Amino acid sequence: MSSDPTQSNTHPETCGGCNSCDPNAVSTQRLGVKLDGCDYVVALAGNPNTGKTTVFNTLTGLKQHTGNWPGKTVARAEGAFACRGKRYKLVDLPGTYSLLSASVDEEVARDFVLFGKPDCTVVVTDATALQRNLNLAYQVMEITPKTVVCVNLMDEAKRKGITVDIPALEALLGVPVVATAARRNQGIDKLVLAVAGVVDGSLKCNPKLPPTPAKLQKTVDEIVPMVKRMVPGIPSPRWVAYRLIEGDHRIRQALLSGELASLYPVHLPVAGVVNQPAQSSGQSEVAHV
Ligand SMILES: Nc1nc2c(ncn2[C@@H]2O[C@H](COP(=O)(O)OP(=O)(O)OP(=O)(O)O)[C@@H](O)[C@H]2O)c(=O)[nH]1
Ligand SMILES: [Mg+2]
Repeated sequence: MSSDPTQSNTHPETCGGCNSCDPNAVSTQRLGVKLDGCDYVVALAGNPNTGKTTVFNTLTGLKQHTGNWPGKTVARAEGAFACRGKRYKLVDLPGTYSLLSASVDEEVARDFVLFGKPDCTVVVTDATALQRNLNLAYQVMEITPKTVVCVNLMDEAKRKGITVDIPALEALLGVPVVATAARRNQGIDKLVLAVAGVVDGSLKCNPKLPPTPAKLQKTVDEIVPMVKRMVPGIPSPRWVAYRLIEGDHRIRQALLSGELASLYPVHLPVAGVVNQPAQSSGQSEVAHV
């Protein structure tokens, strides 16, 4: 995504994609989110009442922009923070238990994670009800590997005598997991560093997803290669296959119209580009912007 503020601010809203366009910027703007000079977009997903807005407020401070999602009466909040010289646009998604588009909130959250193609999606979970909360985390990880799981309300869990083994959970899920108590501003710096690591590639995500249900295996095996042919760069062909089996009209249209393919253009590798490992000063590296 462009780090030149003038580039992203002057980008035409109606642009459908061209050689000079960053597909991430285009898809995010189509969903009503302006980059405003930010380098990356981060989505905050989670079940209702898990502390998403508390995390959002802690990270973005008072500079927030609120409005509605285009064509919907669902409220949207955006803000920004900076870390290690990069600016991150943070988008607070509606609280949902799933991403199956069964409600407008679910549709908004699902569309943003899929079509908005955020550079990282943080799933805020409730440490006192992890089992239920991980259902949504798995659904997000099925769509995008660039996921960080935030186990919030750790203070509340402690009060109730619940312990959460963060390294074990991380090993189980295959994506970074960070413990926070957002209301006390605990763990937020670590959360930001995890997001920065996922965005710059220094933290690898290898989501460990549940196996395909046996009764769907044959059909999924037939559909996945077709999806991969139509959208070679897609990280989530199995998720698309699930949606097609369910008869999800929106996803079918996005596949047939080339909308999905435009989100995942195939890039040729560029020689000589090496990710520098992240250095930590030990001090807070997060700033509101
Ligand atoms: N004890 C404790 N309370 C928290 C923490 N984080 C958030 N809360 C409280 O939990 C309640 C819900 O927090 P919100 O940030 O509004 O949760 P949300 O996920 O945005 O909720 P919805 O947008 O309605 O889905 C508020 O009363 C917060 O103060 C935390 O880490 N510890
Ligand atoms: Mg909220």
